[in-house]
Amino acid sequence: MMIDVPIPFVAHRIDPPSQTVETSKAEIVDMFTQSYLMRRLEIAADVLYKGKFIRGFCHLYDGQARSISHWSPYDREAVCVGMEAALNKDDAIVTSYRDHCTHLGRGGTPLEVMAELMGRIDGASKGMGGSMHMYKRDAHFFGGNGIVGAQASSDWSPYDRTPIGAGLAFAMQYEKKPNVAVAMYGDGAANQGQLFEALNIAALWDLPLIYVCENNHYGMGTAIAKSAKSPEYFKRGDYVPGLKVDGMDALAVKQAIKFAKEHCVSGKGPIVLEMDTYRYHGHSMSDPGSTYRTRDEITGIRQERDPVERLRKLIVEHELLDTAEIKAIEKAQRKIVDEAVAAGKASPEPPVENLMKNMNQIMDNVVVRGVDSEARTHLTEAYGVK
Ligand SMILES: Cc1ncc(C[n+]2csc(CCOP(=O)(O)OP(=O)(O)O)c2C)c(N)n1
Ligand SMILES: [Mg+2]
Repeated sequence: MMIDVPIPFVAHRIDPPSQTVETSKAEIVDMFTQSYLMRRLEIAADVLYKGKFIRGFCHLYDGQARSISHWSPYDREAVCVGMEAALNKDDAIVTSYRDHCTHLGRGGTPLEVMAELMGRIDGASKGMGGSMHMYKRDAHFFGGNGIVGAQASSDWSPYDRTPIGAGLAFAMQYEKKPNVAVAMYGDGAANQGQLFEALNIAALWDLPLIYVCENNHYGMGTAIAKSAKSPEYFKRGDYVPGLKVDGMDALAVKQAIKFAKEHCVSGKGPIVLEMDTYRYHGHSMSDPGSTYRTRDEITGIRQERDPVERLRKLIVEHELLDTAEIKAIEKAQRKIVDEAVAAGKASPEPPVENLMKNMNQIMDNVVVRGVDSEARTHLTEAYGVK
């Protein structure tokens, strides 16, 4: 079936794709199911955080329908499910700390997310990463990153200088794979110098790199009007083509990513996609999210642009399912989340010897601060640290 997306794409240095999207009942129902699951998972994470089962940073994604981070509940579910509808798991994704939903989109399980959030052994990173560090190598998901802008550049770690977004795209080109790398970042990160450095080399070498700027209109508590001279993020690649996309509409996101992937794999180099989206929750769990914007603004977006509701409306308008069938999907997804929460709570904490795993090989003269006496005894006996 063909569906017209209501908001036109706006293009920079390229002809935009059609507003008419080819889709199917199965795809729309799947998008609704996935985004509903993401929404429920982020809501459950919010409750667990408030109950002190989750400590440290936590960024939720609700509204954006994709990923989660510095505790901001996922508000962008449309970006996440729309992207996955146009990619395969041989395409690589790297994102920011708002990564819970990205992990689900890459085929990760709700238990992997929940257990990781609670620091348990069954988590995506075996309980050692937490909210900002979901990771799924077999699906080419190179994580959650806490350093703003790092995912789009190649200068992440002072130790290994691991290329991330541009580096992944270079690997695709070098190995002659018909795939792309997707580097996701926020409107705040868009002002980072490292993005422009990476984009320069990606454009020079025609790397198959899709920059996805999730413009949720705020970087922590700063509105884009206060941080960006030009808030037209899709144009900020200058000589690199760009597209502005309704990031609350999963079908529009799918169309844009499909278009961008075709552009990249045909050897035309990188492209910048700006996803116009929003986050309902504060930046992270420590931010009530209401001091720098009005409640009316948040309520208005929820009522008019909510990505999950948009999919539900499509199902109803096109008579794809009846009310009882929609309710059954919702009930099943809530059950999946409840079970993941229970299994996450039941999952053990990682053993104390994992503390020094994957960190240092040379242990001479290492001083470890802030560990309890049991852990210190173990570290001293096993590794000779002080
Ligand atoms: C290099 C760096 N500078 C500052 C921070 C602190 N910080 C964390 S998130 C954030 C805001 C980023 O906003 P945006 O890129 O719009 O992403 P969003 O949280 O809206 O998804 C900042 C400044 C950081 N983590 N890394
Ligand atoms: Mg932002």
